[in-house]
Amino acid sequence: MRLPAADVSDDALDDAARALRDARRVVALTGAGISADSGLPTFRGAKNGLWQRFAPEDLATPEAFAREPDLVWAWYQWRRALVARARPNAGHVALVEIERRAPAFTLVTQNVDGLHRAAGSRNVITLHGELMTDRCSGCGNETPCDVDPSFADAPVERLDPARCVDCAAPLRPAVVWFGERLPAGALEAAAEAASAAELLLVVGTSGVVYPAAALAPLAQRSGARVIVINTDPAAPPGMLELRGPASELLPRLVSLAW
Ligand code: BJW
Repeated sequence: MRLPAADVSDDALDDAARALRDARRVVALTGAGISADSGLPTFRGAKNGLWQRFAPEDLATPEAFAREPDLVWAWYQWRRALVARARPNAGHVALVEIERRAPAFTLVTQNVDGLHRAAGSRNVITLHGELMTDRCSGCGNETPCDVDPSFADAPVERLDPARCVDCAAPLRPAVVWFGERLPAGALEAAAEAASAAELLLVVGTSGVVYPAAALAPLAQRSGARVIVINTDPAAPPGMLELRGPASELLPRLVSLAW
């Protein structure tokens, strides 16, 4: 996939790099855009053919799974196949380097793909769960999911969910759907990090899904500098915008900062 080149002035990058070097407590909030450069589709960007008729709000809900479990399960099996062959990109790796260099660093991610940990990030708060884990819709038992790599290139529209080996109820992905509570303690830990941050990097998120979307305003109100890295215009007033792909901009920022 060809990515748009960054559209950023040297002054803006220097300013951001200085802020990164000087901050004692750095937090990054990431969304699907950081993994776009690893070949994973975002939620609200251009869609893969088979799934372009569906918005995430039509599939990522308990109601959708109750109504059409085979449709929802097929979507997740396709995404799991894509994640199974995806590798962390230079943006993920740059965040590992920031964690190594900054005095204190917390990574808050909305992503369920596991690529931050695969890259080597350690202090990671996952707000929306784990794609590659199944949870039994009956007994709640969690197990690693099965992946059929062929679905990456040849997705199907309907597939019956696998069943729990203990209680035979349908399995679902261990992710957070709309209307569901975030994992215990995750939001509290993220809010604590955001309100203590001196610098918040907001990377590759449309900022429309709550409560994650409240973290940048929270950090800003608490006195943090907020830098938004996104291929589209995404920075509210008072935040520094660096427009371009995260896989290009984050490594540039790191090499200017240190
Ligand atoms: C690049 C790029 C490149 C592209 N480089 N950039 C307050 C107000 C209104 C509504 C609510 C509210 N509080 C709660 C709600 C309801 C709801 C909500 O937010 N609805 C909104 C749609 C309005 N929230 C919830 O229901 C949450 N739960 C909750 O609040 O529970 C309360 C509760 C309490 C007590 C009991 C019970 C409940 C749960 C939200 C769960 C979200 N789940 C999903 C699916 C996860 C599983 C899965 O993967 O399938 O999470 S939805 C989907 O959106 C996914 C994502 O994590 C999330 C955010 O998307 P993200 O990452 O921002 O992706 P995109 O595609 O939107 O944006 C990508 C961006 O990258 C774009 O800007 C591009 O430009 C950019 N980009 N390439 C840099 N290379």
